[in-house]
Amino acid sequence: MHVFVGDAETSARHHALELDAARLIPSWESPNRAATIAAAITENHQPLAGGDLDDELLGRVHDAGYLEFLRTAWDDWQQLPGRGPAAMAACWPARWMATDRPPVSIDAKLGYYGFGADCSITAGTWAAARSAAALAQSAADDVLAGATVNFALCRPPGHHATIDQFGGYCYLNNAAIAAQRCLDGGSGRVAIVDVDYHHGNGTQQIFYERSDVYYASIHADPVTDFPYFAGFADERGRGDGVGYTRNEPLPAGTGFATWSAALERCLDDVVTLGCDMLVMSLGVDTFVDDPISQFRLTTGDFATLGARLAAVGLPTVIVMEGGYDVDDLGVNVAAVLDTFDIARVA
Ligand code: Q9C
Ligand code: ZN
Repeated sequence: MHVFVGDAETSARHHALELDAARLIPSWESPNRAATIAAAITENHQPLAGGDLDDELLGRVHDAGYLEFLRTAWDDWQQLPGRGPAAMAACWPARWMATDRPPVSIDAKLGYYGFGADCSITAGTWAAARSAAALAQSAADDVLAGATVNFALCRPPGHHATIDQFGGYCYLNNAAIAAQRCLDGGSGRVAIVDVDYHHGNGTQQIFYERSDVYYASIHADPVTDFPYFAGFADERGRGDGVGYTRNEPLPAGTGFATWSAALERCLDDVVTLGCDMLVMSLGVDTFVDDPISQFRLTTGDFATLGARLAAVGLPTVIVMEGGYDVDDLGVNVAAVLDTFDIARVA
C-alpha cells in the first residue's frame, strides 16, 4: 500500500467556521484530523506526495462556474465591508426562485454554490481542497500503474461536494476525481463504496445518470441526519444509471452486525455489476465515540472492514472522508489500512 499525504501547512491553512446548533464554532473538520492520521499511518508507510492536480480532470467532475467561484471567493469576500472571518452564506435560493440567473455578488454566490451553513471558505480553503484532490488523483494514477491499493489522506473531505455546490465540510469531490481518473485510465466500471456515517450526496449526484460508476453508500438515515435530502433507499439512479446507485440508510445506534450486512449487499453489487476498480470513501465517523454521529462501530470492526475490502480483490483507492473523534482517528484509519495490507498479501 502506498499512502499519499499532502503538505501539512497547506491542509492546516483551511479551518472553516461552522454553524452548529445556532453557534458559530471552529469546524469539527479540523486541521489536527489530518495530522493525527498522518502520524498513525506513517509509522508503517513511507508517505508519498501528490502530483499537480489536472485541471482538465477537475473540469470533468465539477462545473466551470463553480470552480471559478471557489478560486475567487476569498478575494471577493475581502471586498465586502463589514465582513466576518470566514466567507459564509446567509441566504439560499428557495424552490421557486430564479436559480437560472447567474449570481453576481459574493453573498449571492455563496448561497448559489453552497448548500449548508456547516461550511465556509477561508484564506486557505481553495489551496487545501486542490491539494486533497491531487492526492486522490495521484493515488488513482499509482493504482492504474499497477499498485494493488493506495490511501489518499484527503483533507478537506469530498463526498458531499456536488457538481456545483460545497457543503458538509466538502469542496472538491476527491472520490469522484479518483473514480473519473480510473475511467480515463482504462477502467471499464468503477465502484465507489462510501462507508462514511453521512450519505455522500455529492458523489451520488455526479454519477447518478451513468452506468460506468456504481455508487453504494451505507449511512445514517437522512430522516434524522445530514444531508437530510438525499440517501433514501429508493434512490437507485436515473436513465443509464438505473441500478448503479445503492443506498443503505440505517438508524441511529446501528452496530457492526447490521452495518456489515448492508456492506455485503453493496459488495455483492460490485461483483455482479462487473466493476474492475474500487474507490472507497472511508469515513470513520461511524465510530462509537464520534462526537457528531450515532453508529457504534469499534476499532476492531474497522480492522474487519479492511480485511473484507481486501477480499474483494480489486485494485483499490481509499480516500479519506469524515471522522471527528480526533483521539481515536489515527488508530481507526490505521486499523482499516493495516488489515487490508495483511489480508491482500496473504
Ligand atoms: N452539529 C463529513 O463527514 N453537519 N461531513 C454537522 C454538527 C454536517 C459531515 C452538524 C456534517 C458533515 C465529510
Ligand atoms: Zn461523515
